[in-house]
Amino acid sequence: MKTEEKENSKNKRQATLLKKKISEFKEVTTKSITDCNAVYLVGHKNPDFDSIASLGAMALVCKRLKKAPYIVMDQEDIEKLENDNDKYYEHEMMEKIKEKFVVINLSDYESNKQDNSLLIVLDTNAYFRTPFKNHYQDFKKILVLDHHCVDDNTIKANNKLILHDCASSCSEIMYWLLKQYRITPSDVDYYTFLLIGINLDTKKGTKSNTMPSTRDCISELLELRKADPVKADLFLNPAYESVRKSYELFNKANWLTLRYAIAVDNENVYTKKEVAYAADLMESFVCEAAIFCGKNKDGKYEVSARSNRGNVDIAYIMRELNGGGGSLSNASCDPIYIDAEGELENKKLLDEIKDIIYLKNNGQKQKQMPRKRYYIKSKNIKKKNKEDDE
Ligand SMILES: [Mn+2]
Repeated sequence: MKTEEKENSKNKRQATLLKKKISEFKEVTTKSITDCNAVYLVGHKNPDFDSIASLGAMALVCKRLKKAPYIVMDQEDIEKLENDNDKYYEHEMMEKIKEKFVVINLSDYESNKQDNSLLIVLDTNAYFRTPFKNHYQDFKKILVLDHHCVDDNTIKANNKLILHDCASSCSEIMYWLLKQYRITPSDVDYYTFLLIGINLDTKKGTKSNTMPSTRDCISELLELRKADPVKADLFLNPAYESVRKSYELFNKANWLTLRYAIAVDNENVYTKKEVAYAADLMESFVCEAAIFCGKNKDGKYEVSARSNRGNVDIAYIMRELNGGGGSLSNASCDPIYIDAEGELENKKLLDEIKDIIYLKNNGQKQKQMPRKRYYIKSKNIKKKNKEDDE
């Protein structure tokens, strides 16, 4: 018990100290941004998620203080993000930030230098790791926000917030700073990016740099700020085929009317789990029914259905489709073989599902057993299932 108490107060101390340091630095940041003519933001060369997410968050701070910042990157890095396959998600993140903010290269900077400029360095403190070389003297003021150790290469800055022993990542620092500014980006991606930055630097909270404040930060990002954990996983696991495939199937969903999302795909080879995961992704959307079909290694479609409104008996739809069943919110059926190839194969299965939804009478089944309505009137699914059994 006593050690637990000790531990708790130690935890509190770390988080309090971190926030106090950030709060003091906020004053300096505000004054520096407000007083200058132009703000330039840089991360480190060969930018990673922590660096890019921090640039995005700091750009939001500048915007709040009515300054449009320039994000400076190496031309080489800009091209790498454009062209390298394994930089695909770094590129995605950067593209999102470019929707709101300007990114320039070093020669753009050199031809547009301004007096009384401010440089803000993020996620590194080493002078040789930023795109700038002998340019540091150009700036009237330099701020550094970082979580790496200081050494002989540390930039000679006016103000530094270098928290190598009390913050996990630059993204964590930026989260607490945004919070102190009471900045809540309308685009939740900015929060997701910070989560990705933290997850990258802490190996998803498994490394020893995961502080008590880091855990608070992650849970606030997920619960309070609605950062997207699926996207976060996706960005961090480009090699994780499974997540990628599920996401792809999810993205292939067609909406029938407003509330039916149906995806049928035979381009990837899916496992039952991957199809189920894609259907789970739809749960954050309001839908009467999400029905996801992906072809497996045996050449049959795995099918998973979800509903989060409770008006549609998806178990009934699954039973009609291929002897399946389930609950009001979660159902599936046996793998289905469709006698066709290519696009036609997908279309045939889609048509079969549509026929059930639109209560079309086709085939012989109809003659043997009249179709029942799949739409739940009483919402009493238990009763309905019982009737069906009889
Ligand atoms: Mn970092």
